[in-house]
Amino acid sequence: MVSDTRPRTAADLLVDCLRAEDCEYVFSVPGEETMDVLEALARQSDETGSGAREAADDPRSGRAHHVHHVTTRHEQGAAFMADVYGRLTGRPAVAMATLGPGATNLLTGVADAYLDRAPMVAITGQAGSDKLHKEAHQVVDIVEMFRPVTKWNARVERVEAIPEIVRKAFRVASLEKPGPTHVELPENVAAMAAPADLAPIRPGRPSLPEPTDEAIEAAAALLAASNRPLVLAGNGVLRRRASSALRDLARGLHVPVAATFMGKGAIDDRSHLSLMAVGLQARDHVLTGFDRADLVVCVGYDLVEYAPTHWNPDGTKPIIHIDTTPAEVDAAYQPAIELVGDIDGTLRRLLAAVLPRGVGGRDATERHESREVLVNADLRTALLQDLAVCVSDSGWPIKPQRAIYELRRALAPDDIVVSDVGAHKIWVARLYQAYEPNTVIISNGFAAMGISLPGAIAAKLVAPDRKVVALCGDGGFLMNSQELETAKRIGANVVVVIWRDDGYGLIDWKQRNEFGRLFAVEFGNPDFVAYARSFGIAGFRPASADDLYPTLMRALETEGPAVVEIPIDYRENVRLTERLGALAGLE
Ligand SMILES: Cc1ncc(C[n+]2csc(CCOP(=O)(O)OP(=O)(O)O)c2C)c(N)n1
Ligand SMILES: [Mg+2]
Repeated sequence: MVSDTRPRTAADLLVDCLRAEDCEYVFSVPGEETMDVLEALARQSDETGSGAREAADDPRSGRAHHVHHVTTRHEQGAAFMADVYGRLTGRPAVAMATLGPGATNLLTGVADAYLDRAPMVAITGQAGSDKLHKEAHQVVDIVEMFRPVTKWNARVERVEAIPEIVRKAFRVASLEKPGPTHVELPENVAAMAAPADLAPIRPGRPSLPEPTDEAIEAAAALLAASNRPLVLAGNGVLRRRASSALRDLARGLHVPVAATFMGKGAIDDRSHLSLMAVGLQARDHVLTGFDRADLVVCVGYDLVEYAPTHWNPDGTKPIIHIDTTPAEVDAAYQPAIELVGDIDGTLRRLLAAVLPRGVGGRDATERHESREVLVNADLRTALLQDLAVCVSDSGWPIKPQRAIYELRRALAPDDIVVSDVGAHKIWVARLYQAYEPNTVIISNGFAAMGISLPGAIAAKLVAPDRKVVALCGDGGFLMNSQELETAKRIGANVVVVIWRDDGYGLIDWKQRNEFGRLFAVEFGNPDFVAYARSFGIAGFRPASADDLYPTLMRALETEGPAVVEIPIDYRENVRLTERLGALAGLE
């Protein structure tokens, strides 16, 4: 074989560096300009004994330090896979594309990882450096284009720089707050001979600092002196694996917790201390909890997800900021104290400092006894009533509340739902109860439609023993539905649940609210069951609302990937707005 005699190239060195990083996956659509890297991936497969074909066919078959390649059907799929892989594991995977159109297709998923704080490394090919100064086929400035959506990026100009560049790409991607980095590898550099003594730089293990004792004490004093504090938990809690510390703090002090869409699972939504999710642009029950609060403890809260002006319109709410980085400047977000550093350790120290004093002069038991007022139990009850209203509703099309209820019933506590972006996301965020961290994946920073199917495939690679559902709208599904073929090929047995309303439901909802009429939001659909079957995938459609649960169970028990189409009754959207509108006057 040609590859046996090929001298070690820069691309081989790059792959050696990926192996040194323990990088598990490269997701990509092949291109001429990435062929040397693909060849290097194939060669490491030969070396590690599992063979290129096997590595491509079964990405989970591998051994330690073997980088698996997953061929995707669109670069956006590759980027979303790396994005969700990074969110779930905290470690970067690679999304790779060729130059020009391959790279621009990758961009949306990279931007998604940027605003959702997911570590990933993007690698793009480029024309040879002999062409980069002039107009040339498929050449546009990708480094410049990726700059605003990456934490750091660089073009490889010298083979000798590869170990440092790859190390830096992985390191910067992983450091708080995590995000994407980007490496451009021109094809002539990729094919250059790599000196035998050039070796990867081994990863270090930086640890996060913790706040000083003085800062903890100041925050503890504020919290102890408050009467109705509320915790706002964001995606940082999940990212820093701090949910158990957060739950201890909430229980230990008997303080209610609202989670952002991306913070779902920080607290078990079955707990009476959970006020479920906050993040609706409209008024929601939980905002009454913020109005009543005399202190908001924001933990791993990211302003890109939900602007503070929604819950602190006049900017006067006292705030404790607990995060890995100092607070963003915002007139509605002026923390009295910032506890910057490791979130888990900070929460534990804060709990230890407040516990002996209690909150508002009351210990957890006393607070528990007065839970109506202090814990906002009335608000939680009101929200759950929204869900309860429709759980046995047999109407057709199926009510969103019923669809959420049956999905929760069909899944185990640690099964994973990856939501797409649209009206369905609002229903998932508000009503789907998360029991464990990282079991409800929502993109709420960049909020790109089309993430859920590729994201679910990545989740399945991370958690092969758990059920994974991609819940999407009919609009978002068809943006990346081609990845059904990827799922089938690599054996990622995800269930795709499509809420069919024949339209861009969220925009329809907003147009009705704002302009009183619809424009440009309606479309037709293929027969999703037949569409699934054309991929060799099982397709289901419930015959009635009462048939939904058994249908979901059949899909979840299917041997391969499966698709479930749910005709959805989005008249509930406007009804929800009306109900919430009435809340504006509620205390
Ligand atoms: C890539 C992308 N394009 C456009 C939007 C704007 N947008 C947000 S929700 C939405 C409608 C989604 O429709 P669908 O996927 O059918 O879900 P539904 O709202 O009907 O539940 C649109 C167009 C977006 N967030 N992302
Ligand atoms: Mg739709």
